[in-house]
Amino acid sequence: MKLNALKLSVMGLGAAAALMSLPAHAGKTVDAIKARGQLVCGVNTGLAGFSQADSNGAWSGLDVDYCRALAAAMLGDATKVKWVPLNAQQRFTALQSGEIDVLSRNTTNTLTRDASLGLHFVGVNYYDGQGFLVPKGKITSARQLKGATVCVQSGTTTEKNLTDFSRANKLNIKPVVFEKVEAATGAYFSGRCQAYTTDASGLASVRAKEAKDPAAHVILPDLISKEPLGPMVRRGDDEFFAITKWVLNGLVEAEEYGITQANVDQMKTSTDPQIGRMLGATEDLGKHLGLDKEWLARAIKAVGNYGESFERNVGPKTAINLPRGKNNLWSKGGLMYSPPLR
Ligand SMILES: N[C@@H](CCC(=O)N[C@@H](CS)C(=O)NCC(=O)O)C(=O)O
Repeated sequence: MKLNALKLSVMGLGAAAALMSLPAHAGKTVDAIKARGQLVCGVNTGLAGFSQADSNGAWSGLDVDYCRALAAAMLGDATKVKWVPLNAQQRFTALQSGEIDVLSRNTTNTLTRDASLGLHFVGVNYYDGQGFLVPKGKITSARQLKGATVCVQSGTTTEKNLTDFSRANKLNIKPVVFEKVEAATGAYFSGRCQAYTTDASGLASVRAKEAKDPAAHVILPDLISKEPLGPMVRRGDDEFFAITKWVLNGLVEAEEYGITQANVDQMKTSTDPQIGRMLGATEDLGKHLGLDKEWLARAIKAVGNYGESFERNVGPKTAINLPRGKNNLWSKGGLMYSPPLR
């Protein structure tokens, strides 16, 4: 009796252990992506540094890189991405309806969006805050916008924050609301509004791309909100959710461990156990995601680590000229922190 009970509990433990190490089963989004051999990625219609197509239709940007990395990890080829440009209003419906697999487009994580849309936020690829762009001159602080007309795009957190900020500070700001971003920025640059408001990264991008003389416009120092921007997926496919999270984390972890686009192949022979594990040289972490062991090595090779992608697309050497700031690694005073890849 005692022996049987012992045998049973040993079997139970064995079964539990087996379950714990089972590879992830592909869900319906993963199946669909693999079957079509392509990831469908929803991006911004055009936000320099984040997501923008050139005259040949080649997309680039921080948000674009994320989808390339995901395609490299899942499909073995970073070019297997179909880009679907979406404006602020269209983005959630496109994901809910299945038109896209993943939304990678300067989208702020908020409780309402995360909990009520049937979608999940994957993580944060850019910590931002809302700011104001004004013509260089009299206005030097957001508190001076009393009674001012401010151009803003609808369907955004921006519109709501502007109202809150005006009310909280009794500024009586007059929002001038547009559905399309070109209309909102066009109105600002033609002098119809005294300020344009969006995420500070968006302001830098718009100023670099659309201002006739970028130096004639300043981004006010005040940030009036928290805008943690990141990708989203539909609920209902936990395996895809896990893959999307760990590709995002993996690119940050790669920066922390000094794995770059240029050295990723050599790094496979590194004696650092963590690097061996991440690159599939000593351990296979990919199997837990339903992928192969080279999933992350391929993603890094395609777009570089998070820091490289940041520098190439929006960093100080680009026209967008954004400092690393909050988007630096946690070990360098920023907020970018990946849970361990082990
Ligand atoms: N992060 C904010 C704002 C995002 C947003 O859509 N910003 C505008 C202004 S920069 C934009 O990207 N528009 C481009 C478009 O709609 O095509 C949000 O998630 O609501």
